[in-house]
Amino acid sequence: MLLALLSGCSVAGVGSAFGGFGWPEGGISLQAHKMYDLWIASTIAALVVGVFVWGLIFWCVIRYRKRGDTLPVQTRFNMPLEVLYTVTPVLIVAVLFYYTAIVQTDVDKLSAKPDMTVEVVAFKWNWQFNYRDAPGAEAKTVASTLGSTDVIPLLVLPTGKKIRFEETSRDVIHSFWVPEMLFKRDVFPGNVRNTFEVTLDKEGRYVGRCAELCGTYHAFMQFELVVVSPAEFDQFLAAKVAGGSTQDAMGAIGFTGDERFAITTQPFDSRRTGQSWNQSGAVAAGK
Ligand SMILES: [Cu+2]
Repeated sequence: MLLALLSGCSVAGVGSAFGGFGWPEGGISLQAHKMYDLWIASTIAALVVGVFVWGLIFWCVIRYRKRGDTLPVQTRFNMPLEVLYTVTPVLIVAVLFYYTAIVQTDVDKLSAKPDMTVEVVAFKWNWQFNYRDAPGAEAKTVASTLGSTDVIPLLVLPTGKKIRFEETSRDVIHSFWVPEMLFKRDVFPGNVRNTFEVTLDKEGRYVGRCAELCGTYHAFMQFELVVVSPAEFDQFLAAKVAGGSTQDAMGAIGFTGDERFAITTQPFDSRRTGQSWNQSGAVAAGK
């Protein structure tokens, strides 16, 4: 049955026929596709085992249903059978473990020389993205995008390049998360620089969030990942290095008007006014 499923159509094909079996479809990186395939293949394997077991259950229920008051033959200690149902699950777990370890190692793999490095700096309550000239804490920042309460920071990146992310936080633990990358990793303060690499393969604009409850304005920590072609990215970076703002640089690669700002999310209204936090007419204590 597994062969029939797999020979007729690819793993991805079966996955999309069943809505990804609950796994988000439409990953935008090579790593995301591998994780997706692992999930679909594991689910198919689980279903094959499940259907087999359900079949056995119903077969027993019907074949050995009560027909009279005489007890059926009582069987015990069937050695081959006991060995079989000990060895089979161990084999299944070993195979699942094997493929999980392969995909996990691949997702965590750092290449000796990534094509580019971006430093992700998290702070209460926003993000800074630094384009670096090399990996490592000693490298220099060649261009930078800093988010503010009014302008969502854009992280512009190219397709087809091995991109090294280096994460650091100014204060508390945050978490860098782009749902379409099917990946998130905590951002720690101090000397810890969490790193990972992805190769993006789908142009587009994707919302990013902080996925670690970091305090009062945690929900304000949105950003947008803008994936463009390598040629457009080079143009974008050149415009930034020349001193343009991120919005100027977005304009330089053909985005116009509001497209130069985030389109997948918008700044929260903090509702802070001159005299109160969020209630008009509120009077400060002691006045
Ligand atoms: Cu945060």
